[in-house]
Amino acid sequence: MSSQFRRGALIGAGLAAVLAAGTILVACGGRDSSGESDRAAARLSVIDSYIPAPATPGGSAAGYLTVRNDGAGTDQLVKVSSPAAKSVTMHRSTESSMEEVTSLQVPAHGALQLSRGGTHLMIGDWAKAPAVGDQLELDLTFAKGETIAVQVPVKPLTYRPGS
Ligand SMILES: [Cu+2]
Repeated sequence: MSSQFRRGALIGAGLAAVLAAGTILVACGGRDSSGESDRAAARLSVIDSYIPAPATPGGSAAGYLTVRNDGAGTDQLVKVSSPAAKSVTMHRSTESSMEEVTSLQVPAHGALQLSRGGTHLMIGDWAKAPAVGDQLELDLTFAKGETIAVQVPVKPLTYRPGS
């Protein structure tokens, strides 16, 4: 009698464990619905970064760089900050002006390019007016949690990469 009761209790406990495991699987499955590239890791690196010296000393400057992604997962640049400047924002150029954006897509096996006439950073409120030859730190934060610190050279206003 008592051993039969115990077996019944064990079966009951086993069934409860299976049900709990099933619940967990369903919950995970629900989160995964947005696709392979969202689950896979991004492999990010920053190249070709530069800041043209502000046209007026101490004024706002643009910032340009390329975020390479050698991974199978997409990511998003969600924040840029700098110990050298209180204001760093991400901008997209439109036909006649520009607008601030809160995130920029970094495609899998691709690159996010910030370049003249396109998407760029706007940097201002400097701790010290930047001059050609300075190196300024930019800290790039990505949606999947990575932060990359880049030392960015200040170049003459008319500088073009590769020139
Ligand atoms: Cu701008």
